[in-house]
Amino acid sequence: MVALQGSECFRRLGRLVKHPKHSLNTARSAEALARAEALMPGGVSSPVRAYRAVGAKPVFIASGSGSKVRDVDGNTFIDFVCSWGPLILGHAHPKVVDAVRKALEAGSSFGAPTVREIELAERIAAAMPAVVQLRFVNSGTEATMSAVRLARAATGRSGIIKFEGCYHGHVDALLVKAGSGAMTFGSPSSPGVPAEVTQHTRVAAFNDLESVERIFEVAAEAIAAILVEPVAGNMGVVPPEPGFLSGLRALADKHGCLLIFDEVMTGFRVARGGAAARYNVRPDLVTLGKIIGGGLPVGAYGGRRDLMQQVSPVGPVYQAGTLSGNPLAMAAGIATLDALAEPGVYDSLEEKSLRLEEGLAAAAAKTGAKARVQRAGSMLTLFFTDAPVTDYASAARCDTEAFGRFFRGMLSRGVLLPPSQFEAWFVSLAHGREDIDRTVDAAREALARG
Ligand code: KE4
Repeated sequence: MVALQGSECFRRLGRLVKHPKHSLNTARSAEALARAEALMPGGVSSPVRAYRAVGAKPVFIASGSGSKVRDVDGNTFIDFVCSWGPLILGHAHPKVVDAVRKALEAGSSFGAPTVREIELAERIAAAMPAVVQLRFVNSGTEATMSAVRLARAATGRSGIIKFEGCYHGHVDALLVKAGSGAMTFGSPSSPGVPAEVTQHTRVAAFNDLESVERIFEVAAEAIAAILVEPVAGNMGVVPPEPGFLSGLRALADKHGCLLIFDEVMTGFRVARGGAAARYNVRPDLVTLGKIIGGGLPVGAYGGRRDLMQQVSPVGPVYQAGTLSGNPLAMAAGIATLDALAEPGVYDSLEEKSLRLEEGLAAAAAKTGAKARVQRAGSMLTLFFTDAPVTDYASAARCDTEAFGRFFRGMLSRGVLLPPSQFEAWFVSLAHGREDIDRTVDAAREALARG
């Protein structure tokens, strides 16, 4: 019996394991969920994974290779979650596996500076001119939390402007929902977040510069920073309209506050230099995560040297982390960014993503489904609405029930999508033409069923 390599095993298994349409054997996932729910809220380590937004029970994943994952019942899926963005090379990329294995053989963590941190920082700085200096942390949440603290320290102001529908991790000060009407103060969007903590956070509308100007009219001197996902990915994919990001840059300059691009999702995704490069707007601070860790826990915040020099131990702004700069995570990030530096990588991602976008749009048109695709680089969303989605208000008009039916239909046809209408699908270098075409065929069938 010849031992099959992972990817070959997947190819053969993918051909052998045909999904009986509309029904999956998920018995072992069900057993795992029952065990997990006894120990963890919802049986998951992050809420969206519980599939509550799509009226289904989660599948438990056993392994991944390239563009596919296999669940504990042996079902294989073409995966567009890609760990919520980090796996732009696909699952278990050999270069990442080898790099992490080599790092692990030398020790998993030292709590001391290592050369790998320099090597990853050099790669990020080379791709992102706005990032002159940076600090590694362990998640996107830590990155945005730290960037907000730094902005407040550097400006001596407390106010933060964020945008409804944009998500920056579960930072207390950023878990806010839009105030009613003219009241732009954010109110806590979660119990346990005191109003005193969110009182300095104001909420504007994405793609609406006037909503930002109205805040400055009443609070200009109080604003430390404008914090934005330069391409919104957490209300589904909503690209910035022409002039929006440059308008934020101009407002920040006019009012002496900082512009923070939260590129946790868009960094190395929408372009090698992130959204700052794609839209040619230079932020003062940038937050990163996901892809720079290649699937291991990493975040980073960085930007102008005069700002980063205010971070401990050089400056007074305190921030620390036991596993920050972890050698395994650094190794995975270095291998990932090196692979992304190969010629033609982003052209290939663009070709795959465009094929998927056009295929989904054609499937929606052919079936008469009220659905539209929005995309920025290799992140996209199929919105169940017939109007452009430009901000949270328009995103909120989507038919989430229809998305739930679509999600379940795709799952039963061997395609794993992010389990929420308000998330991004991620295309990786491992998604081949066959994956894209199979996904479009499945979408056409699932949309036809309505
Ligand atoms: P983490 O703390 O989850 O590493 O990063 C928070 C974060 C910050 N900024 C942006 C733009 C983000 O998209 C995220 C996290 N993204 C979500 C997916 N929309 C992670 C998935 C989850 O929460 O389980």
